[in-house]
Amino acid sequence: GKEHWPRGEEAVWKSALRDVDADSPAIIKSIVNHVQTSLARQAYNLDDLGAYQAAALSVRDNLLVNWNETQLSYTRKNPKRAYYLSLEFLMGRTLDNALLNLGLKEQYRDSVKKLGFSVEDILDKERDAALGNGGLGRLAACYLDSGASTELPLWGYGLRYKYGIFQQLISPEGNQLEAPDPWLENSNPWELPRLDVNYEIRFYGHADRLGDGKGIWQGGQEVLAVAYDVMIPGYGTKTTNNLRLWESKPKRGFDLNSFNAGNYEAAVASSNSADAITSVLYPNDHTSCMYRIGKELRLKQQYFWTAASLADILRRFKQQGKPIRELPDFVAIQLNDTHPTLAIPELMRILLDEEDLNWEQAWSIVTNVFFYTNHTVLPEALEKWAVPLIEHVLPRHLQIIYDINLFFLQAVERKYPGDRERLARMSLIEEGQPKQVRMANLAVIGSRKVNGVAELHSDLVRTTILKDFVDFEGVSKFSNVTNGITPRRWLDQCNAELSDLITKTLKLEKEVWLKDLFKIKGLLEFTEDAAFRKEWWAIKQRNKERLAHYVQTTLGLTVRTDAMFDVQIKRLHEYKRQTLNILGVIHRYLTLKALSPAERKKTNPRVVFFAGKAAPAYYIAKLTIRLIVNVARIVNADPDTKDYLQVYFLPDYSVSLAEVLIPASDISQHISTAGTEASGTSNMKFCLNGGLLLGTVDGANIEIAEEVGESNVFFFGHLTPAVEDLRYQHLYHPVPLQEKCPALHRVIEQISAGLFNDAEVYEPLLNTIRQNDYYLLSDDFDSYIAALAMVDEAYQDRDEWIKKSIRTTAQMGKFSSDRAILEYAESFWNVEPVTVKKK
Ligand code: CR1
Repeated sequence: GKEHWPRGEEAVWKSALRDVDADSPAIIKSIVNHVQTSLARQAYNLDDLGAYQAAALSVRDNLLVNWNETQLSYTRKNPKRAYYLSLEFLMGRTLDNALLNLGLKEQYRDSVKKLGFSVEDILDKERDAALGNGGLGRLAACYLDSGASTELPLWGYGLRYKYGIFQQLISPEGNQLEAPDPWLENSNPWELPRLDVNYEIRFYGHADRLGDGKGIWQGGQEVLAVAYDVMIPGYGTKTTNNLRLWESKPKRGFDLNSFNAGNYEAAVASSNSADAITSVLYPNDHTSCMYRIGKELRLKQQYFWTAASLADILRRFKQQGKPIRELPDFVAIQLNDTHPTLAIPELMRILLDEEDLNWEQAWSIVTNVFFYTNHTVLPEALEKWAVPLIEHVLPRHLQIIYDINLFFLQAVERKYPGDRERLARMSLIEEGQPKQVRMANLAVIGSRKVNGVAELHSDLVRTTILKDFVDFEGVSKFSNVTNGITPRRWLDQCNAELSDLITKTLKLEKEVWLKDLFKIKGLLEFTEDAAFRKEWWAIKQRNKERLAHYVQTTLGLTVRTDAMFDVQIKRLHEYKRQTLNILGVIHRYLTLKALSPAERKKTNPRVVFFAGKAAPAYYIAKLTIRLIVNVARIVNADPDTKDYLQVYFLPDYSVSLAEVLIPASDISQHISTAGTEASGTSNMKFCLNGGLLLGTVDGANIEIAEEVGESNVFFFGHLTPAVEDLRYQHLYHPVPLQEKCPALHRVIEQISAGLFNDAEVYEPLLNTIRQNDYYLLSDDFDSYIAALAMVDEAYQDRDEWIKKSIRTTAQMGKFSSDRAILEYAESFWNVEPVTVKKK
């Protein structure tokens, strides 16, 4: 029938085209043109996916005009540029953001409507670009948005993985299963292949020293790096920056010799190994050692990407005809975690072996170009590469790393004569079988500045993992930039109604407050305005209904929307303590079961949402998912409690799912063991959307509380300085759980007794708590339960709760990623905004 596919109707299209004097003739023409030429399809024979593709290509045309003008103005003005090297860019969807930033949202809405489509349906056809694991990759995406919006000459460099983060499926028993994410299979309108921009990247072979620190590297395998460009439009500006992603290709297709000799397998193998480099994103989060990535392919990814990016950066620099010693005046490179640390020996190699500089000249350039951001103090996440592996894959780089280490340790020895232990701690090489290169140490000594991502985390970096380096180099090199989020995606796009209400209330153009987020402080004046509070609350309610609708259509489950929505969404990890949350849920369930029906009616109904992926090899994290799924199954089906407690695990967490969950939350949980979560960024997103925060005194939670006021957040748990002592007590003076925390003991024994099926399955998870309880669940459980009760109580006074919600949003100005990226530009890079002339 007419309501179904194909959506386009001849009459509708024709009349839209005839109406060229209507509002958006150019847009309609351009969409139709792309349908017919780019997609080679009949206008009247188009489904939503085709309409999405045509609209996207039409939007891309607009981006390209701005992109070209931006790049031209950079070339003409020749400013100092910044480059953000990140192995992960968790971009999510692009179309809606591009329309917003171009200021074309309304025109496109009208135009696609005239063609017989709904813009919501079209936007929903886009697949997430999920080239990242979690916070680190999403932060990179926010920084690109903010860099363009603040008109900074900032490019990103990354890899064009053929498969993004795996798709998560949940089996009937509640196990996580992983399926590949072939996100490019429907073609990607947002990328521009630059087949002419390519570099040859060498691996293996042999390296000879030539004296004076110089060397020569020959032989081995050469692979081609090909550029794909993704346009990054700024909000309310013409500036459109670039994200350049590299794809690996075999240098010359098949190896003809083997092919002619009839050895087809060997011929294809060489081509496979080149393609393999950018085939898949490693799904490990905080686990580079624990699960022994130690894999050659990951090392090859890192080198391939840093070498291609540096070659590209240097080629652009050299086009200006400046002498190489001026590189630090024109280039700043931010290393996102230690993943790109090979850029340091690679730049040394280029300067020594190709540019013929001496060691001092080369080292002085290197240490003025690079900046390093640390994102975690968890020891298992600090990257180390086995010396024999580096020697095999990158023989020349190993020589350079040894030379850097030699000069460095000589300097340390001069300052601390005879302090062998200090030398051993600071060395780039960790002794052992095999020896390993400590990438964080290399990143620190090769960089101009080192920063953490929230105040507490930066303090911990200075006083724990990098203390020796602070002593040696002075504290001023070690700094902080608290993370931020882009208010465009994380408020205006995901919560359009709230954004409109804010605009109306502040009586400001939305362009003004979305670019200077401190302006939302003006909302504070309206907390006492009952009509405003009513509107505020009605929007929260509609966002809850939108989420309930999502759950209904994807899982076929009915969520009560008159309950408090309690959300914890992030990667599954023991330190993030989703286990504490689900144990708290069970405690609530047991408590409810023990109440009379009349008493139950007085309780605060709650719906608890979980979402997040576990690293495929992270057994304990996967058991937590299984427990959540099975608790949900039992609790949601229990007639005694189902009106007061519901639990959902939403599979396949993504940026797009976060955009639905975050605006719907009343309370969100950020409950890491104190001192383990470097910053967190979803905490900022929830608070910006008027969701309150339940958390530990950790990461950016602390700074959020400083901004919004402690009375508007719910804190619990031990503080960072206590953690070490508590762990020591667990090891040397253990107290049986039953004595230490009877409430938690009762919960654990119920699981063990089979209340949630498969009793034996959970034993390894429960034993982590019964035994050394490294993440201190038993120390924090009672205060966690008390905090949950305070949340319930506060929610009963609905008016006061709404005031807290408004006050929270109003005081989140600091957490715009515009603020954060400008701190990097001003205090680290010395890079200034460049205005791109309006046509
Ligand atoms: C941290 O765990 C932080 C992001 C972005 C993560 C998280 O707290 O918000 O980085 N670290 O800075 C990480 O992924 C490998 O380390």
